[in-house]
Amino acid sequence: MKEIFDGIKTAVKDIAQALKYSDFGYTANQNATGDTQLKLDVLSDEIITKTLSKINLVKELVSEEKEKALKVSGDGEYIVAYDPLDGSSLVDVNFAVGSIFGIYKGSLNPANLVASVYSVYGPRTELVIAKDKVELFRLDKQGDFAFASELRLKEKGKLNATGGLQKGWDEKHKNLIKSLFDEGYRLRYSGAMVSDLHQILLKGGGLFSYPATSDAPKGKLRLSFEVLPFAFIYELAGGYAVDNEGKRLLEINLEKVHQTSPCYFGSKYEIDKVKACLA
Ligand code: AHM
Ligand code: MG
Repeated sequence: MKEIFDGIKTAVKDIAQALKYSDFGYTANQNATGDTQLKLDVLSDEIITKTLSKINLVKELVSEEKEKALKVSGDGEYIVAYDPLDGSSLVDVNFAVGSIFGIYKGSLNPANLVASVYSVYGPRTELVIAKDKVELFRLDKQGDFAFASELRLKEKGKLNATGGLQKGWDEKHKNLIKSLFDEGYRLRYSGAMVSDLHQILLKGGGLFSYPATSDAPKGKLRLSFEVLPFAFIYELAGGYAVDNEGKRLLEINLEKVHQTSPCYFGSKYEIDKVKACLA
């Protein structure tokens, strides 16, 4: 698997460079979920495809920016599902964005997720690798990812990040969010899940949610390359990741590459509360 991690590191460094100087305008095309693609979405996808398709261990690539899974020439057992540039619509306001990778062995199924990686392109470029534990690395002056720390969630946090249009929330979600604020939780939501989940992980806990809404009853965030890789990371860091019925996201039935699900990620206290409020 080291070869796959090394390929991801190379791609992440190239994307970090592209973000600094490339055109961030829109293309005329839409991706599989109907989002208009930015030139940087396409470029980041190309960088990752080019790098990972050279790795013999990888047999298939699944991307937010590709309609279908792409078979590559490798004869290995791994499928890498990725969001090349999460939060890309925030590049024009210079917010932190990232890339998300789920590494599946055999077939695209949550039970086969064996590792997850994500990067954050902020003032610094950071990489989090989750395999047997969750580890944070920072890109140093020499262009290497230097180990910074192991990441663990506490039992309870202080941050509350929630997405989707509020006018489309149902009563249960509204009550959950209000009760967290009433307890003293702080609102922290940038609009890039990778940065919002990273903040909660590094600050030790809290809740990130993207609920079912009236216009998107199955949520917005996609399982293969957004929700499941982060569910894997949060559980490995001592946290929890559930859907709007309180069920473990890593046990969900994944039938389609671009399938979405409402999702709640957090530490123990917040997810117990999610289960009580949404039951
Ligand atoms: P993207 O992959 O096209 O950037 O879309 C996913 C993003 C997430 O990063 C974020 O949590 C969500 O969309 C924000 O959506 P909203 O503006 O509806 O809160
Ligand atoms: Mg995304």
